[in-house]
Amino acid sequence: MTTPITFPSGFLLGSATAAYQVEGAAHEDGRGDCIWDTFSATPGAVVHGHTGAVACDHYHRMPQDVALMRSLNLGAYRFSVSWARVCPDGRTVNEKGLDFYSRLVDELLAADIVPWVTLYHWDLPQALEEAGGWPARGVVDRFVDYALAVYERLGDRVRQLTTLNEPWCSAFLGYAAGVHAPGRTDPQDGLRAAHHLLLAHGRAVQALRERDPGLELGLTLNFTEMQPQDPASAGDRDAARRLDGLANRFFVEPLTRGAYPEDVLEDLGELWPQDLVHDGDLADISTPIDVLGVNFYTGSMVTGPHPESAPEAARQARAYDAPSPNVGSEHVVVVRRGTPVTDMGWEIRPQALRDLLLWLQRDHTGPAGTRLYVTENGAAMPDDPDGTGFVDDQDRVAYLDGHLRAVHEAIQCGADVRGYFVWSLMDNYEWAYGYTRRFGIVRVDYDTQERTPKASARWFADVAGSGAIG
Ligand code: PNW
Repeated sequence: MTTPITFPSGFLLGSATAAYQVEGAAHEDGRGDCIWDTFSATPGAVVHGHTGAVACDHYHRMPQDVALMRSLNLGAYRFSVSWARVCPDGRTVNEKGLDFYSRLVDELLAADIVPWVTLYHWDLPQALEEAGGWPARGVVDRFVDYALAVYERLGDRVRQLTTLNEPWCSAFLGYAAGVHAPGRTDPQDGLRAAHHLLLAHGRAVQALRERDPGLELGLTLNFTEMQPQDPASAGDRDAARRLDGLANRFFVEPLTRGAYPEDVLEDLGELWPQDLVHDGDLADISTPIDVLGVNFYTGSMVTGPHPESAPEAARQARAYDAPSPNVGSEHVVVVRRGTPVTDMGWEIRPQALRDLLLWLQRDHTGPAGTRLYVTENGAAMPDDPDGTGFVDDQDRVAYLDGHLRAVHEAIQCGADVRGYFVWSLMDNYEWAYGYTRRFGIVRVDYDTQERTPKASARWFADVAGSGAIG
């Protein structure tokens, strides 16, 4: 028996996707190459060599997909704009690329669905990567120009603009661990990328706000709960502090406090490039935002030799082969608790979402009253185990139910959370895992492109339609 809950009136319930993961049409209407076209064509980079060249063919099926969203009672649709469609060479504006998003926005508004636009979800134009990519400061001005170009075309109808999705992934998975595009493996490039991503965000917010003070502007970060394996162990507590610092605080503190966390800079030591931060950068980065988007999937339990009590072990661990995204804290090890995981191997931690939202509300919403939105939450689960074509994904229903209840609890405890977007509307290209992981509440048959709502879609349609569970 579970208790019925009701979300506050006006609470937005929707779903999310990203351009490279669903659109396909990789070379149509003048779209330029992006770093994921190049990376996915690199042997060994993506499972089975899968690419996003066709993906869910959403570029051609957009009107039907919006009709599907309407049939699921979605109040909002979070999608991203492909920078390489809009600026194929990273500079010149391609109106044909913008046409697609303009049609999408019209279609959404006609279906009474709020368009929630993300400007950058990991698909940097290849031309800009060749000019140095995110580790090079020049990309910041290009991003501001691109943001304004999108605004000029869509701003009459789109009022919510998110600059970046998950800069942690772009910077550290892309430039330090090399498991995401562009596949570079230099820890300092990861740090440079992180800073320039945040700077591009802040400068774009300033430029957009100057152009149109009424816009709702923000960015989306991914957060992972970090817990020490043994709370009594100084080494384990240090391990948790380090990864919490790098994964969570390193991105949110510059935004809301105008400074990188001191302890993380200490952990990084000489890795932190001394020439990286220019005067005024942190003031730009901390330009107030209206919305903080929260992507939440999981939590980790970690362990690690304390660098002071065990300097030798820490030094050795740091020299291991596989590049780690945990720059400067490579010795920290994630331990499995043996609790249920999704198909990504990610532990299911709904209560951590409530705690996270309350922490953000308390420490990071500021006097301006930044609103919180859960911009992604969802689970990879098996595809059609019985081969019937209908996926009865009760485990996903339970995952979504647990996390929505956690959001509701956070609201009851005072967090100003205004909406929730399930990741994802449909199965799609799961980055380095290609099409082998399925997050959709709607099943996609990649041979026929047929869309079939799963049990979770029916369940979510009830929630979105009523604003309540149970
Ligand atoms: C997010 N991690 O990615 C992205 O925003 C989506 O595009 C993606 O499909 C979704 O979550 C599911 O993966 C993440 O390693 C990728 O911690 C990796 C991590 C976190 C988020």
